[in-house]
Amino acid sequence: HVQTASTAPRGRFAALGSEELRHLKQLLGPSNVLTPEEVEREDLLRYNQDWMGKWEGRSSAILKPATTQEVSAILKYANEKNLAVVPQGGNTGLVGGSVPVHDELVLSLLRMNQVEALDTLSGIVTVEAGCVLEQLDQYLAKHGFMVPLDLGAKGTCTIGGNAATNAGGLRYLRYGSLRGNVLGVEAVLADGQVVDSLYALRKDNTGYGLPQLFIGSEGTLGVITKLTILCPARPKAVNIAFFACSSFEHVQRTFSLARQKLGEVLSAVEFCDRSAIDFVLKREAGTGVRDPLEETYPFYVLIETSGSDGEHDSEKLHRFLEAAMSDGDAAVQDGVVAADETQARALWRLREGVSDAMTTAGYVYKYDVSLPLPRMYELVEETRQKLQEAGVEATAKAAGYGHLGDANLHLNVTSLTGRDDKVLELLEPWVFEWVSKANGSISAEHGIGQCKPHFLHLSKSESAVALMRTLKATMDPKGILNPYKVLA
Ligand code: FAD
Ligand code: 2HG
Ligand code: ZN
Repeated sequence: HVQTASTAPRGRFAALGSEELRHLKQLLGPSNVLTPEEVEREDLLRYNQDWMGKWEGRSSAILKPATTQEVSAILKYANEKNLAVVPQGGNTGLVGGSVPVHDELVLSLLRMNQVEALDTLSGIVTVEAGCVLEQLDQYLAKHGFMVPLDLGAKGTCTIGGNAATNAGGLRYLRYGSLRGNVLGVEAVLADGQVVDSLYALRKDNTGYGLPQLFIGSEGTLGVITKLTILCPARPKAVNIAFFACSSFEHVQRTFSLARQKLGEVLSAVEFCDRSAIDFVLKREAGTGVRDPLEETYPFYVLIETSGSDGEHDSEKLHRFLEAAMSDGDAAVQDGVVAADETQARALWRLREGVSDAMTTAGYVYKYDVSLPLPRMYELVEETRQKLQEAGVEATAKAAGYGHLGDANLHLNVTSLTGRDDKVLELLEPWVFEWVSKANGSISAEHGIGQCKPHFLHLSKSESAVALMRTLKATMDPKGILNPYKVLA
């Protein structure tokens, strides 16, 4: 399954020698530098290979700093010695951005995982970049707050990685992007300089918005070491409902109705097609996750409401249900409302489990695109048609799912027989060009990484890419930070 997709030749970086290794061990303490001499191949592979097993580098040193000062000392030294570095959080990224392409040093933030402060009046939390998202959320829950972000990889991904990818996730519809919710960032530049932009103010118009430079830059402009995040109050009442629809047109009507009838309590609107659900049911067989409806339907919509008054919210939800199921050509064909937390978790699993289910069923080609809502499912249909015309539909299975409320489609194509370059040739550049022509974005939330630099021009103008290059050259003149990623 292993594929090194990036064909970029190794840059003119130095190779790690015994003198450099000795110096790094001195900086961090020998046990915080993992090398093939001391650890098993599998332990190094965890850092060298991405979550899907698609991209694999061959770094021979994993650096595990515990403080900003240590990150700074590593980068200062790496810059002087011309050694390339890949910042890494939970290594759950889906575009190969978190693993080396060649032999770059891996700088893992996982030891920097402390929550430093929480202002319980404003809900502003100060946290180290390596804190795992779910752990941060559990900490906040004790104080009545939540992270304004949730995603399927929450048990492994880090808040620094989330910010570095500007991750979107399941509640973007309600809480908006990390670009809005991250108030401040402390970051270390390629030459080791620490930039303190760790603001904890909701409003601040004093010049350039520096934290934004690091949010979504995928580790190419600096290493995020700390963040301040504005966290909303944790809702007391949460309702989950799972609906079946007979066409994508009905899916859109369900969303529109949900907006009208549920208004301010709406916190997620997700969708899956039947093919995606079939993958989950197969993968989760025996775990208690099962088809909640008697019949099968082509589309499913998951709706979550969150508010402060349970009775008020379920009343609204039932009024929405009545409207959605009543008229002659009802938006919704059938549905179920979770009666308790266990049922709610099982319904969420049907949606959250798609990514993993389609990855483990074979070799997966993943596309994460923004499109005008009415055209969102057309791409899945045309993809199926293409696979059929090429005669590979029996082994290459396409499914569409994603964040309906944000018009963010995840198109996954799983080749059940393993990696298949014929399938890849059918899909690329065709998918990206289709999206570009439809005025969409080739990456709604996962980023560019090593997977899409060659297609960046389909979503960014020439002048925008030129300014990106200028920023990169200014902030990292030797190009040691996450080379081969984002910019081709
Ligand atoms: P990594 O994978 O380690 O790194 C990702 C990128 O950020 C790399 O380029 C890396 O160099 C850089 N980076 C990491 N930490 C830092 C740092 N401290 N400073 C600078 N650069 C850094 N994404 C979504 O947007 N929405 C989803 O709903 C979603 N669901 C997912 C579900 C599953 C099952 C999986 C496996 C992934 C999902 N993702 C989703 C992908 C998503 O990008 C990541 O899960 C997450 O944001 C990455 O965090 P991480 O700590 O694992 O970062
Ligand atoms: C999701 O929304 C994630 O489930 C993952 O963004 C999507 O794996 C994918 O393609
Ligand atoms: Zn997603």
